[in-house]
Amino acid sequence: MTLSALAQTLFEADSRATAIPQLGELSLEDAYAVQRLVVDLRNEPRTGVKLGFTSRAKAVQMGVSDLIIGQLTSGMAVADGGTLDHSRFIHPRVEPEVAFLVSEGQVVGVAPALEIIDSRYQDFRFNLADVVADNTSAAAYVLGPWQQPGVEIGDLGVVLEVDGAVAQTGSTAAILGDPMRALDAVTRLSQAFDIPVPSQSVVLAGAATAAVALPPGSFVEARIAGLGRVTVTS
Ligand code: OOG
Ligand code: MG
Repeated sequence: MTLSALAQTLFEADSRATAIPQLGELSLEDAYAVQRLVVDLRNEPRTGVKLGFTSRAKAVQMGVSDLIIGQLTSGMAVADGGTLDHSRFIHPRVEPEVAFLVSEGQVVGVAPALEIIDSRYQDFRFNLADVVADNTSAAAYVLGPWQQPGVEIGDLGVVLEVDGAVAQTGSTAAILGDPMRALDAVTRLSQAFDIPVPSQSVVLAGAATAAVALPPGSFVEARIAGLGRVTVTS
């Protein structure tokens, strides 16, 4: 299949919420080319970028340990306290993240965030090239209230709760040793793989803990000590 046919297959899997088999052998460069085409097919304004596998917990959970970059679009944004449309997803999972607001290269805000990932591949299984082509499983994101960028965020406690029960705990230090390092990683990866970063961007630094399944009708809350909380209903 051509790269644009692969992109079309992934785009349809997403829009029909139907899983597909893994793509097969693909170079990393080609995988990022497919990602660009898939995001183009969404035909929505880009709102930022996200990193994947910045924490060991995620790398171990998914069996992929290279840092990857994906793209966020307006259709993925869900309001804090809002409700997700579960029919859009295949087998969604949720993970707690730190988000940055970056404007013309400057960090102007930092917030707790939830990312909903939803691999378009059967059984949520993939290799590095597959997940890159699939826009790093990006499906939706929820941003908590923005804080001033001055707050120290290098080692803050992270709790993810589903229906009031603790599902994961961790520390922001799990994200590259310090989530601030995500900003350099974004610069490096976006240049290396030709990924557009809007001049006003949300940057998801990557999950601090493993992701958890997101059953319909559940209430999810992430809290980051000193940074705040963010919630969504699925
Ligand atoms: C890929 C996306 C990884 C993160 O925060 O590490 C990611 C996946 O796990 O399906 O978003
Ligand atoms: Mg993530």
